[in-house]
Amino acid sequence: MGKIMVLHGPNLDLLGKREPEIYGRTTLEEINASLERLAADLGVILSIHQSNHEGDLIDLIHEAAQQCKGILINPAALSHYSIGLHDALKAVGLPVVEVHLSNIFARESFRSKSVVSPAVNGMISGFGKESYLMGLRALYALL
Ligand code: CA2
Repeated sequence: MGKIMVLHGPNLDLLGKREPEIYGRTTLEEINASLERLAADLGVILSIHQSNHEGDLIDLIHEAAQQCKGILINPAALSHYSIGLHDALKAVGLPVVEVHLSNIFARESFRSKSVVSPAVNGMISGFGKESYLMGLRALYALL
């Protein structure tokens, strides 16, 4: 059915290993394993990446344009300031679903705006690991 790129932004590699009181004990590896199980049920292939570097994520978005049907992305802190990510997502023209583990509207005011959101089809925020699974289902429905 085609490939979906999953992108995890800065510091998400620390998930489950630091600050469990904020982000819980689930690791990124566990989230990826759950995504892989759902992808197998849906009959899609995932290309999963995590990077702490804005430029690497932009390069991966460009690659997705060649190889993938859609993008599932948690831009992490870059959500709040990266016009570069916004522009890259808009430029490739693929369906994109943005996800956040936490409810970005219920935290510090600087998190309540995502500059990436205007470049995506939809955004899911606040359901922990489930945000990713709902996001993958939503993206699948768009394809
Ligand atoms: O809720 C989300 O998914 C966020 O995208 C997570 C980002 C945060 O900057 C956004 O405002 C909301 C942070 C990801 C970093 O995760 C950590 C995990 C463990 C320890 C430290 C950071």
